[in-house]
Amino acid sequence: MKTTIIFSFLLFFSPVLFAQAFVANYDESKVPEYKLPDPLMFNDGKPVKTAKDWLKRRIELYSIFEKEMYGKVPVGKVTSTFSEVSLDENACNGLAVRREIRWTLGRNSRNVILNLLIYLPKSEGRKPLFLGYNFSGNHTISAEKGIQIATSWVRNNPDFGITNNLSREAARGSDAASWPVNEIIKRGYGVCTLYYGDVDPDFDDGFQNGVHALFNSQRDSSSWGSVAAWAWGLSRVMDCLEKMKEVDSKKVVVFGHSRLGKAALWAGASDPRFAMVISNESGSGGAALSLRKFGETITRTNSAFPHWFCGNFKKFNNREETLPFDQHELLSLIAPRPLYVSTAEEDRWGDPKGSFLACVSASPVYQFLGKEGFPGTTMPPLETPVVGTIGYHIRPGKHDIKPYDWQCFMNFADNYFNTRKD
Ligand code: GTR
Repeated sequence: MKTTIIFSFLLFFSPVLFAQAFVANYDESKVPEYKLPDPLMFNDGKPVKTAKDWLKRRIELYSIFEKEMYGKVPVGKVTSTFSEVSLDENACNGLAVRREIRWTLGRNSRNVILNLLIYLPKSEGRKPLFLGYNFSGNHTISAEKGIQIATSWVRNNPDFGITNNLSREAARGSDAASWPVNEIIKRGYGVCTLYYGDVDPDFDDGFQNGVHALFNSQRDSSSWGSVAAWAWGLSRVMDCLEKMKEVDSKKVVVFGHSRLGKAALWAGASDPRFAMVISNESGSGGAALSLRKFGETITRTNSAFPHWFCGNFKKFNNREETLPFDQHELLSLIAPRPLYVSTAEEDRWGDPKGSFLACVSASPVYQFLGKEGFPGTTMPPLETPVVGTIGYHIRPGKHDIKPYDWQCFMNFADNYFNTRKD
């Protein structure tokens, strides 16, 4: 019993303990000098001159990220089956239809169940939709009683009486503040969410569980980590959304907060079916430049979460200057599709400025492809979004997802889906 308590404590607090042992730099004057690689330059130094060149360069860039950072998804098909678990035609005080869908992925006589929670406005026609993972189970995003309690592995949490890694009724609605479903529905968008642990539980298990287990392929230093698994899971959800006649699958916005923002960015880079990508405070391994070594660094991420990225990424621990890429190039892989990056002033760990600079340096790719790109060069004041094909804001407050962030995401989506022509 005692060992279990100590183990659970370490599992829960290890990122915090690591963070304390690791001294992060928060001083701009100590940011080392660096030169960002040019996304519009091939590895052999030749410039990208035509749209056709960019398609080749894009493949080159994508494979660098795949091999050195997120890891490669094994080749091979999975089967998928759909079953409706619940339907409430009067959810959100009558504003929405709420469905729970069990989307089962199968391969090699194993199954992984993705429990999807989908809210759609009641109006006629296909709806644009925000797709994103939740951190602790579908039942945590809303207090609505009908939503099933997650049964996958969850982190223990004494606040909600969660022990033995099993969630409970007490956690219902606990994260509702991050999910303004009624507001989203009123603006005409649907929401699809699932618990990220359904796809891959967030602990270092040697890749034995979650979707990694569907593929019993030999692993090597470039095999997929958990962030790539979460990104791949989002694409499998897209397979399901494409089958739903109520959803406009050409207007699916993939979004995520923090580690799930890292997954959303990689999903957007990997799967062109996502029409728009939103990263909220994704930080290191997400939208923030690694070469700045500000706040969380590669070494710290790789030590606290060794399962997030592939084995090759560890060679850049304390050697950021040897990186053959940086995160502005990840953002470039999303071009020409609209991309929104949001940050928070007190989330210095996530380096808001490093994320801003990544937007600035991804902009030339958007412009090369005939888009507006990112119309900013100096950090904007708080709550003053800079909006082009790439959008960015910094708001006051801590690492979190707030109603203000959602307002900006919906304004950005409205602008692209309903107003702009480019
Ligand atoms: C932190 C981690 C960050 C961020 C965050 C989160 O511990 O260092 O990269 O992803 O967790 O996901 O909340």
